[in-house]
Amino acid sequence: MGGYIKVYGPAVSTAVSRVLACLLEKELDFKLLPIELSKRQHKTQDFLKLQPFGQVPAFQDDATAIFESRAISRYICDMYPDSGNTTLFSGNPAEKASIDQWVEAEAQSFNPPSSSLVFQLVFAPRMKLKQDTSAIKESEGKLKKVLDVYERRLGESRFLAGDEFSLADLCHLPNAGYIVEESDRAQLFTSRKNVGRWWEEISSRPSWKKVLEMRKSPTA
Ligand SMILES: N[C@@H](CCC(=O)N[C@@H](CS)C(=O)NCC(=O)O)C(=O)O
Repeated sequence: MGGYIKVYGPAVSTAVSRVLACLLEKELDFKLLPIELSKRQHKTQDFLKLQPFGQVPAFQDDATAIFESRAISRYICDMYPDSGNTTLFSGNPAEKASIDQWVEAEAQSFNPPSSSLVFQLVFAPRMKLKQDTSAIKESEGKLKKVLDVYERRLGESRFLAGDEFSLADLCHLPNAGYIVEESDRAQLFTSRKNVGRWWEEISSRPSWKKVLEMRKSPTA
């Protein structure tokens, strides 16, 4: 085992991008090791030892191996509290829970319809697959309802969990980024005043700009 952080997966993956954004916010050294999904490198026996579901990302920090992008991000913040951005996931139990509830809202409410839209609107055309118009309609309807809740919340506070940018906001960057920047449904975000203002602010962070740069690498 090398004594540094390794992330396995392509930077174009939303779940990999979540972990990269977290590592960059925390200003930690890491290596991104390319895994080619088209070659099914994420289904090999060796990879399954790190990620038993055969998905990216896989993650290793010395002898510690973790899967699930949000769990990895929480681990990074807890393991390296004094590095880089110290307020991503910090505080007393109540403060951490107020961040965590929005991380969970992202995973349970925002991610299902938004990841479906990302696949249908961005990846299906890239992969020359036929788009499923009823899945698009259904996901768009569900996402609008979630974003209406966010609009109210973001009318009360600058970021989802309060006055500071946190893991809660960060976890939204990958799916929101594809929808706003690479689909024709940006208005889902930009037509909502508070959500639009929030998106502008969180997507301007240097960490996220760097993730977008990393996607331009030939192995991303
Ligand atoms: N809940 C997982 C989701 C991982 C996931 O869905 N990864 C996708 C890429 S974004 C993947 O590996 N897809 C290929 C496959 O499932 O075979 C996480 O957040 O880490």
